[in-house]
Amino acid sequence: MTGPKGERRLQSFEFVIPVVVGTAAYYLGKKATEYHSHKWTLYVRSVNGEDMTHLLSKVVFQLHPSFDNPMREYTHPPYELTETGWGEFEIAVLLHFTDDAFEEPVELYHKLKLYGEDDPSGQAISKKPVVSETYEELVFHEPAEGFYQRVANHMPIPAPAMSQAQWFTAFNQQDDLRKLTAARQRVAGMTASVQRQLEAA
Ligand code: SLL
Repeated sequence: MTGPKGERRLQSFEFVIPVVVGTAAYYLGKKATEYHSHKWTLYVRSVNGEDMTHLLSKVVFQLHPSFDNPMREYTHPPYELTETGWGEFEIAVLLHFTDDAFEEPVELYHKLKLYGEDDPSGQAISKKPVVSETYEELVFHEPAEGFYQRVANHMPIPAPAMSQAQWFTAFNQQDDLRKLTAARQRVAGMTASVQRQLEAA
């Protein structure tokens, strides 16, 4: 089948890529001022630590309008930024995909959390940040054929180091290696129908 821009698309097929948007926030303690009481880091990551450059052309973080230049664009990983502020707000994150995906950007939402459950004032002096992570699954429904083939054949590489990695949530109980293997099998595990479409291409 052919998409609106003439691209070949795989019919009756989809694949899923999990992603995580997260924040890790620290109360500034003695350094806290009225408008800069917390320091926080916002990031987009894969679930298993794999690099996502082969999928993403750009990540745009849309901060609250009270910040200078609230639209922050990243064309390379690590997709993260650190700011100081005083309040919680809803962050919009736009994921732009590589051109060969022929997909519109996807918008994800994440709430910046400064106040922990065991720290409702958000003013506990702790080395441990208040971490909040939103798990999402990107579903590529009837993906562009070239994009799918490139992604399925892609050799995973580790993402560049991220500053808050030690606080990341494990979204899967399985050990990392099994998780990686399972994910790759799922993406590469084509149905007979898709196999036929690719062969006919
Ligand atoms: C609230 N709805 O009222 C939220 C808005 C906005 C937080 C929170 C800005 C810091 C800066 C900042 O922290 N804004 O001026 O750089 O709680």
